[in-house]
Amino acid sequence: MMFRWLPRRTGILVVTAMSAGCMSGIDLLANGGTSGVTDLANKASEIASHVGGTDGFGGTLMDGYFDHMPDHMGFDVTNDLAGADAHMMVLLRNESDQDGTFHLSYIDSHMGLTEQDMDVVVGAGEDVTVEIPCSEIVGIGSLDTPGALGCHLDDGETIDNTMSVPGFLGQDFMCNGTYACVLVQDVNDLDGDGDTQELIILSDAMEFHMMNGGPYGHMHGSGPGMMGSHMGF
Ligand SMILES: [Ca+2]
Ligand SMILES: [Ca+2]
Repeated sequence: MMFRWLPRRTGILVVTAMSAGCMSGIDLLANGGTSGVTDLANKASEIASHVGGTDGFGGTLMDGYFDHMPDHMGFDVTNDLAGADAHMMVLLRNESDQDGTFHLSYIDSHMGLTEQDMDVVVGAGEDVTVEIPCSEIVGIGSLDTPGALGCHLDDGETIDNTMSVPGFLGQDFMCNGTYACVLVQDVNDLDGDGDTQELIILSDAMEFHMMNGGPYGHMHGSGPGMMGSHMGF
């Protein structure tokens, strides 16, 4: 996977994500006075609020994630939205021993704030890359429902989307880039339930935010990095 270290503006994002009424005149001019970016920012904040915590995306490994979101999400002016004609790639990898169907979800503000869905069949041990419109938010299964169906295998086994932390444009991926999710055995017990045999779906955003220091050198929790150095990330 590729990591991108992009400087982001900070400071005014808190205001923009929480309340359009607090936007400065300069910001209103910059985004043309449209409500599109504010609506998207609110939707992104709502989805990010489901990250972390015992039942949230990424579980307790993502504790503190949401506290950092206003600084990093970056949907404050129209230019922060996906380009109308831009595309992106999503790579889905199936490391299980059965064929599986991934339930890809994305929100492209040009199509409204309704979640778009695409089922992608990926053979055992294979990768499939699909092209979608460049989207501000990408994930597996329902974007605001941790624990929702993320993938089903040929024998009917289902894998939830809990470890598929949704990715956000500008933070976790860029237009014309590739965002990846992998169905893999939970050998490091990332969800902390003691089961290292089960399958989980890991997203780039999950892996990205688990890195020591996290994106932009921030940390979500109080320990050394998201995972602690023992996990080797
Ligand atoms: Ca586990
Ligand atoms: Ca589990």
